[in-house]
Amino acid sequence: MTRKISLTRYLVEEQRVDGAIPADLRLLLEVVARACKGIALAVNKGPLGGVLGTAESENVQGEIQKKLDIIANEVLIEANEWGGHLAAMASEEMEGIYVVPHRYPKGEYLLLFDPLDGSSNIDVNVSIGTIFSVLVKPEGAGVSEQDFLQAGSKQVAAGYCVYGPQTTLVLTVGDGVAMFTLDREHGSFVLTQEDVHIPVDTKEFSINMSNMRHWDVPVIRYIEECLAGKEGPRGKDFNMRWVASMVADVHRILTRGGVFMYPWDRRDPDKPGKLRLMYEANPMAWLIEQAGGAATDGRRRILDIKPEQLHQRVAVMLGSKNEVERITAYHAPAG
Ligand code: AHM
Ligand code: MG
Repeated sequence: MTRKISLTRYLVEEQRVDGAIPADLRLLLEVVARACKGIALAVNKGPLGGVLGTAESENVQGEIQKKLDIIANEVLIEANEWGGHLAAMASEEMEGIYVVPHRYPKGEYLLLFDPLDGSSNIDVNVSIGTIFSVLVKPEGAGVSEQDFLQAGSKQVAAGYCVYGPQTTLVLTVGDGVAMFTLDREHGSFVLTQEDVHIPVDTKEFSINMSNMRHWDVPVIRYIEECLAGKEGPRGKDFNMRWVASMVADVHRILTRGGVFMYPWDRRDPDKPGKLRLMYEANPMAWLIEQAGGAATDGRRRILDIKPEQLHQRVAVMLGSKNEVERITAYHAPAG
């Protein structure tokens, strides 16, 4: 009988056998996973738990918060603040950083998260998720927002948990991508896929087509060529999928390939994109690269962007390598 490998065992082996992670990072990831189990429970209860609908508040991005956005944020903070592995946290739902209170011991890690991504899908029973990214605090006394402003290439762990028909935790510590499925009877995450690899070519794209008239020329060109199908310059038919939860769209791409785009558009031209760099684009970009894909903002590798603000936005093109390279080439200045 093949033995099931739990997340705990996987992480212990990453620590002990491969030397890929220190003990404190293992603890941090286990705590994040435990918090995700708590969020999954709240998500699953839906109307029975009284958790649907909007709260009477806005987040720093001016978006109306859903009750579950706030609940998920609290679950992650409460789970992580006392373990001694963190210096501070930052979240889509909080304007400033959350420094671990003085009553608890401090560690060297910084945790960033989007507690519940895909908020527009919460009330309609469509997949949503938690995205997280882990950095090391630069040396020095205390902790400040400045300490968080590190390029995505500095991440030491990143992942997401998707709450769909199954609850799946997807993780990288820089040693490939592993997927764990929540076994509800045993209450533990079980390794269900290792060495995840995205095919370099694809016939599937993921973009909010309703914004087409607002896009820039290179994105319109790319999508028009896909839509032209067999008769067009690409010589093949493309399929389209758009869940409107980045976690679910990225999960599909990690599972069977594809390309996901949330480009800059003219609706709000001063913003570089809709998605947030530090707790949405960076962790997803690292997962995608670890699985053999690519991630750019149309011009630069996402992981090379040096953040200037905690809640900075960015255009995102990620997934099957050859498609992302094509879209990025379309953005290059002619000549
Ligand atoms: P959120 O973090 O407030 O949920 O917003 C991010 C989400 C992504 O999950 C998704 O790709 C995108 O916003 C959907 O945007 P749209 O409303 O244009 O479909
Ligand atoms: Mg989000």
